[in-house]
Amino acid sequence: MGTEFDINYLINQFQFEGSFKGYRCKDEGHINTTYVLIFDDGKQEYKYTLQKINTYVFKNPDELMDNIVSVTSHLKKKAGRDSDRCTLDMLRAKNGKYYCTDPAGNCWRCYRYIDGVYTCNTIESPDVFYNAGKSFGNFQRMLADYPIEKLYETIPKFHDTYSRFCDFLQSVKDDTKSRAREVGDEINFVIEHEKDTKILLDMLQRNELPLRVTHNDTKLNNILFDNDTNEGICIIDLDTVMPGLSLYDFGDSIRFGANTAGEDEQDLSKVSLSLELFEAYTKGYLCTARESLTENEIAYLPFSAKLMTFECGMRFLTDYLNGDVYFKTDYPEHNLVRCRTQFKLVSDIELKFDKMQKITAEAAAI
Ligand code: GN1
Ligand code: MG
Repeated sequence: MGTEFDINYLINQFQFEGSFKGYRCKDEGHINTTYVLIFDDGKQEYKYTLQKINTYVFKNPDELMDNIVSVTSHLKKKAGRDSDRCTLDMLRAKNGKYYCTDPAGNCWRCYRYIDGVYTCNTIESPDVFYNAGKSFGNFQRMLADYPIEKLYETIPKFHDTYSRFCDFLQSVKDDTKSRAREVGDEINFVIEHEKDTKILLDMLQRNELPLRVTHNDTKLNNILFDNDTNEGICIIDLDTVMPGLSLYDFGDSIRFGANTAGEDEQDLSKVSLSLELFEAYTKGYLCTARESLTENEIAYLPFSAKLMTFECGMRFLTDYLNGDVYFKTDYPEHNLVRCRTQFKLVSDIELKFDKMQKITAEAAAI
């Protein structure tokens, strides 16, 4: 590390407090690259989060940052005096924008680091997942009056599952890395599920579901939990805040957080849908979002978990076929392993679907 970027150049592009002490890499997301910078003025330490924006994925950093700054300031107003730790605080670069470009053409942005919090990739206790549900439900509610037409579509058709299906078919056809023949079972799994891909899109078109401001990447590790209270205090990774369906957010949270194994677990016998965690999240989510949701949005919560898991598995498979150009990978089959966990989870959701519907109906009746 260190060869990838010029830290001295970057620390001169933003107005930091104190003098620079060092940095560490914080490798969590599959898209952007994140570092924590540490400064000190002799009396106290100052920390910042520095992130390299993945411009292969986010083609227009100006629009991307415009969305984030404007959504964040909306959230800040709503949070009132707690806003310091409950919302991201972006730093303006010396060029006046909320990001800078280094001599190599990479785009970088900076946030004030929020202390006293933790993130998780797996859930130990249903109470914490209940709190995660409350947080994303609350996020949805706080953005309910945000003017949707002001948002740029940072990644067009992001959760258009049918369009993702068409991209998948194209990648099978192109088969640029000659990998299609080793993944026949996975390809068939996708084709068998084609009819699911249009269900929510058709409902949206018939006005049976409302278009909302949604986060679109509601992974558990996109919530900062308070060290003392375990409450989810801040939602991060706002890159994909766009017009969408509330069901995308609910479903994606279940996909990641209610899985009894990690997203890239190689032992598929460990992968399943925890009904206990599903129930905890559903109760937490409905406790904050219930009032603003329509009956259809509630009725389709279990289906959204299946759809978002399927869509994500299909995206991993597509990227595997394309030669791993989108998601960061640690080893050659990483995307295929991820795809398999997702499809195993879809199958388990199908087995447990009636139970999930019963849990949802009971939680909504409270
Ligand atoms: C990516 O950036 P990260 O790791 O939070 C992806 C999501 C996927 C997720 C799968 C912009 O999220 O859509 O669901 O990986 N983000 C983008 O883990 O594509
Ligand atoms: Mg993330």
